[in-house]
Amino acid sequence: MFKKVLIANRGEIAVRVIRACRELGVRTVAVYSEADRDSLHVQLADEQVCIGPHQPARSYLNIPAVISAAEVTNADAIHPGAGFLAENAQFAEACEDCRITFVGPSAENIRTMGDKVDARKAVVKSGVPLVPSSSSTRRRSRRNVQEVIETEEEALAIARDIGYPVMIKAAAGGGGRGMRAAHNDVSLVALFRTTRAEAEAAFGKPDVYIEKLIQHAKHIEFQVLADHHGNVVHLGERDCSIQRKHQKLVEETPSLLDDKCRDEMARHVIRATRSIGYRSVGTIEFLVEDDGSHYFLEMNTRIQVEHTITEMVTGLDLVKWQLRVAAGDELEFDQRDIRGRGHAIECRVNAEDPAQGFAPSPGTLTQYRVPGGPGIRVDSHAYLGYAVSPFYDSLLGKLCAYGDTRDEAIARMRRGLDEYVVEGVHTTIPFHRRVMDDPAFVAGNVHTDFLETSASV
Ligand code: MV4
Repeated sequence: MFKKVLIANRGEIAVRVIRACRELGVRTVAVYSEADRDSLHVQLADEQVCIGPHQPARSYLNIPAVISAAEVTNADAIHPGAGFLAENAQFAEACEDCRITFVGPSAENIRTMGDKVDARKAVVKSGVPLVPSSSSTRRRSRRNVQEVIETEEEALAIARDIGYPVMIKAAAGGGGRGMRAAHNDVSLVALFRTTRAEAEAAFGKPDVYIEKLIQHAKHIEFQVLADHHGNVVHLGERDCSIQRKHQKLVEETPSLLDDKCRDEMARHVIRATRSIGYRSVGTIEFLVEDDGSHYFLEMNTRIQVEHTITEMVTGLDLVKWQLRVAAGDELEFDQRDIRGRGHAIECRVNAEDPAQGFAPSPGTLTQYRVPGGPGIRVDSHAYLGYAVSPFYDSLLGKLCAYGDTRDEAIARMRRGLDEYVVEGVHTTIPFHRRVMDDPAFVAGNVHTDFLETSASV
């Protein structure tokens, strides 16, 4: 195991990683920006290094500053957390070059999955179904995924072939960034141009591809874990359909998929993970229609914020296992040993005002009391008197509820939301109360269009 790990992140996820390191007997180094001097991750770590001013580009995204901090503190590994440099192949390479272990998959895996066209090509080989696209039309052979679309004429021909509505996506996008729906020839041509221009500006790469727009589906992601000894397991799936502007707000596990569909997807997931030589924790995202049809969307090559609920139903500590496999340990269990038990739900408590379109609500916490009791877990970097910064994402804490049944998990979540006291900033707690009481949510009848179609939340 590593002797010392630098955590190249802030907030809740940095705290989560420090806790795992502490339990493993690993020393920790926190890096922080000038805006984060009073942050909990700085207080909990064994050592701390200020790496720059509040602007992310000058601190948490500043590769030389992070690597230098690891070198001066003699850290043997860097955990990137989630966000910032977590899916930056160049950063993973820089770590390798400096003989510091990057706690994550190979730079090559990160790079492949970061390009959504390359990702499709990589997983289709193992039989994973893709969203119907230009590649599945008669102009291409079956297993040959459509290359990037170059011209308006090509875009039009392909969109007509697939049939409207279609989705235009930037190859370098992902997580909902750089994608747009087109419903006819006129909007397709306009959106083809703007999506390319925006992709060029945002990612430095204009490449786009076209998929069929899948409406009224669930957003399901499978958790995988693989070591350096050829062992690959999946830890079940999470339903992350309740999102707003591609920010997840509520997640749960297991999903309400039927077992046949779940088993089929799990087989695809294991094969894809194995075939790319993946060795870390990761997540494979799908859209799933009510008839069980499912389509690969993308693979996330990091530990995700919502890993917590998977931990609650599997009893495994995913961050510890992520660290252990990065250090070369072999998994001590196989697929048959993994049995999800019960049901877990996560509500993301953000410093945002749901009454004002979820506008950020920075400020100082003048009251702060977290819920507890049976089946409740709160992962948070917040404390009474903590000042929520306007410079970073607004996640204050993750309220997770476990129950033997989904109904018990919902009841505990309602209780947890009622116990949670946060004053000084607006939070998403009132929104979550409405979701937990929403008849469609309680019935498990939620899709990615939930927030657009629900009258009660
Ligand atoms: C889609 C889609 C429908 N059709 N692609 C969003 C996040 C990223 N992983 C891909 N995403 C989607 N891709 C096709 N061809 C639906 C989503 C999607 C979504 C879209 C609108 C509103 C909420 C959404 C939540 C999850 C996924």
